[in-house]
Amino acid sequence: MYIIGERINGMFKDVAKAIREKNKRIIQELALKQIEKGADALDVNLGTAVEDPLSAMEWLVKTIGEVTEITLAIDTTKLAVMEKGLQCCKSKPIINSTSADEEKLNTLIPLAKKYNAGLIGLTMSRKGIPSDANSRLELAIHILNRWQEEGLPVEDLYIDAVILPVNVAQAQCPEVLETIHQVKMLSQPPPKTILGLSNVSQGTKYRSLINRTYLVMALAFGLEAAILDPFDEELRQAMRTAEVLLNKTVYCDSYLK
Ligand code: THG
Repeated sequence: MYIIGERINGMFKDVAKAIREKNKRIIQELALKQIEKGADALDVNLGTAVEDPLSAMEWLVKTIGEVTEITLAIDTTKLAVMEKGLQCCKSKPIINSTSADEEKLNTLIPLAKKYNAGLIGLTMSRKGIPSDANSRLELAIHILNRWQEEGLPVEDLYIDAVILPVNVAQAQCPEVLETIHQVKMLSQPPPKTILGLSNVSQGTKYRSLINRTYLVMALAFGLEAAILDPFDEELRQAMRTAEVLLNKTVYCDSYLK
């Protein structure tokens, strides 16, 4: 499982405050602690309440880069802010994210090429997020085709079937799992699959339980990567146990350590 730590996101009050006050220590500690807890990459998202997003993204990426060279997933919908983030990365970055819309693909795929970046493709379009697996899959196929037309390596493409909160779109939870399963059959090798896991539990009462239950199911359907909370110890244990039970790692009595 490829883990992208979700915590450097202006959606969190401590991060929003640190960005506003240019408090490097808070950001750098969050980066190093997520890596210590097993993150392979870090999501970098300014959140909404930022006055000058261009200089804020530059500050944020450079601040993280002072303490680690880990992969960063630049999480913004603004093209100029995306490019600024990619420019400041010390190692191969990930673009988070594109929709299946032509104007997005036409700008973000060339950007991925220019910066040798990975790309997360959301199975959504201007019309929104389709409610069933087949329609999500059609969008995934479109993104995959456009990626391969540019001669880019399929290993660098992540398809995100977009999980919504279970209390908002409950019927879509199994559709997302089915999409993950189907994406694996699109090409040889297939693109990777990814989810923003914490979405599934937003606004619910049992967040951690819902997150880890859904992650275990998604793993069984072939999920390879997730943006998640590395500080959730029960989530980590459930994930490691699922990996053992799926015969992806070898069982030993100390497999949780
Ligand atoms: N796909 C991709 N990228 C994504 C998402 C996705 N990036 C953003 C998001 N979704 C994944 N990251 C988060 C981070 C935090 C939360 C949910 C998803 C979250 N935050 C608390 C909340 O809203 O309740 C914040 C409040 C707090 O605790 O301070 O749940 O799907 N490609």
